Amino acid sequence: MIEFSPASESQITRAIVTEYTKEFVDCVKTDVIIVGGGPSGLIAGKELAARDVKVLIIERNNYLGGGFWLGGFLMNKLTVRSPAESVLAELGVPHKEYSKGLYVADAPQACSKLIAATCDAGAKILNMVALDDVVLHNDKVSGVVINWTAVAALPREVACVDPISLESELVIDATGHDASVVKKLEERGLLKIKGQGAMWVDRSEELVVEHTSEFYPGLIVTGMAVSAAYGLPRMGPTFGSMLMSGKKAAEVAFEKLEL
Ligand code: 48F
Repeated sequence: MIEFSPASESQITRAIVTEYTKEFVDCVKTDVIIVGGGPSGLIAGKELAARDVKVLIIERNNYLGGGFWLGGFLMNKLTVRSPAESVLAELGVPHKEYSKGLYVADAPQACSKLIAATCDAGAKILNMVALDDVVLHNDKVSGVVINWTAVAALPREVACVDPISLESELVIDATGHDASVVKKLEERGLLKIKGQGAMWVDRSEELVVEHTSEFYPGLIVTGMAVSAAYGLPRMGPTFGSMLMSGKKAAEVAFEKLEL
């Protein structure tokens, strides 16, 4: 019989609570907060953490990966178009050329490798935590207001739970089609977004990467949030531009932090 090391119930609880809160306290002020742990947010987090930027990813679900677990239509083969297969190669994701310049990989393998690479690079993650609002100082996004995801699911009379705030130099909206961070600014009349256009895969990927930028002072958009913010065509189930846009968002953030 295998004998496990002895540990009491209280010791296990103490280990969880102590280690979680230690990390949490360290994350109340970071260089960059990324809202959304889909492919664009994860790769941006990986790139920034690899360059020693203090980065925190906030994800409302228990699991990271967003839409990257499936390739489309509940089918777990995903596609990327050249040159984005280089990112799959970097992550060590096996892929094959289906037709000239169009590559296919197993979505669970690609997604789990991307998550692992982001964690290995040193990005910190708060899951089951949702964006509630933005922190705005002198017309610059300077952090996020967050609450446990579960709070929004509770009846109002049970869940009078004030959210808390985290500060950062920059925030990246990687919330996909929702563009949740950008919409918080729109709700206040600070900007107007166009909403995603109709499908045109051949144009949309380039446009998403091209428009990945600081959309409002302190707020960078990446992935499908770019599409929603700038009114670009949607691209459906292909992921090359999500990976390349995440990389560009990290570049934009890095340049701004260096100033
Ligand atoms: O949707 P998602 O995968 O965004 P992405 O990185 O990639 C888009 C593709 O998956 C696909 C596509 C192109 O191939 O059309 O849809 O742009 O990941 C977004 C993540 O953000 C989380 C959400 O749960 C998901 O994991 N998210 C969204 N809103 C919030 C949030 C919020 N308010 N607070 C925290 N997380």
